[in-house]
Amino acid sequence: MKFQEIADAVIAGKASEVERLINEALSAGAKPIEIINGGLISGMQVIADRFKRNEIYLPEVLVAARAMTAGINIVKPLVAESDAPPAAKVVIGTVKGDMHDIGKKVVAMMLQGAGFDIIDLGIDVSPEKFVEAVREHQPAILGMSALLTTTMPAMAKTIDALNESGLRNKVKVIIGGAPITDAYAKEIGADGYAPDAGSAVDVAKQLIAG
Ligand code: B1M
Repeated sequence: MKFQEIADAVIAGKASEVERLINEALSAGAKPIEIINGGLISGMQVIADRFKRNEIYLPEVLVAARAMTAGINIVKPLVAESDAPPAAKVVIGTVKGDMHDIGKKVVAMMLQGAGFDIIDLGIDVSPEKFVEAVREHQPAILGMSALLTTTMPAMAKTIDALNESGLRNKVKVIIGGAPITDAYAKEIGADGYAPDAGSAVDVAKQLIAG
């Protein structure tokens, strides 16, 4: 299979190459989830590590992120093709001030693949907007993602806003993102924390099972 080639194309930021390789892999019988984990995420992980070591700069990260998004756009509808009826609604978004959406999109995609009905509010979502969406859609779960230490407090503010609006006990809150920990989730009163997209599905299922 072409997983390593897909990862390499993400690393090189070649969006059309990513698209071509994914289409070939799908024709050869690869599962969308294998493409996501073995190709797209592992390529982005290399970029994240190089960025951390100051070996590359933001423009390269951005180009790789665009290539990854091009790939996600192909596999997303395929992961969503689940015969199971929607298990429950999930409202999800990246918190206020934070523009990182790759990990959140992967989490949303995996939840959708597991049969959840997803309402993705996008990035830079204010506490008020989260509360408004919970009131409107009445989801079983609210998912918040943050990738910056400076935007983590927006999660606590959103939980405060849910409390103030009287909606806190109507929805389970799951949080995640690179700087988030289980201890932080407990500290701010979230119901669950997941370190990655696969665990997010497990945590969501556990929470709705009560
Ligand atoms: Co940014 N960035 N970035 N960035 N960026 C980080 C997060 C950083 C750690 C890089 C670094 O310095 N080493 C650093 C944060 C430092 C900190 O806060 N301590 C950082 C910074 C500083 C910044 C800027 C401030 C840079 C600048 O402008 N000077 C700026 C901020 C913009 C803003 O948000 N206001 C910025 C911008 C960007 C880009 C636009 C260039 C781009 C984002 C593109 C996009 O998302 N469309 C970007 C990227 C790509 C990264 C890194 C390199 C990779 C993030 C990523 O996509 N990872 C990142 C370094 C890193 O994380 N090591 C970095 C792949 C993705 C699949 O993983 O997002 O972790 P991740 O998601 C995982 C889990 O965390 C988890 O599951 C996902 C899948 O397994 N998860 C959840 C995520 N959300 C969840 C929710 C859940 C459960 C699990 O429940 C609801």
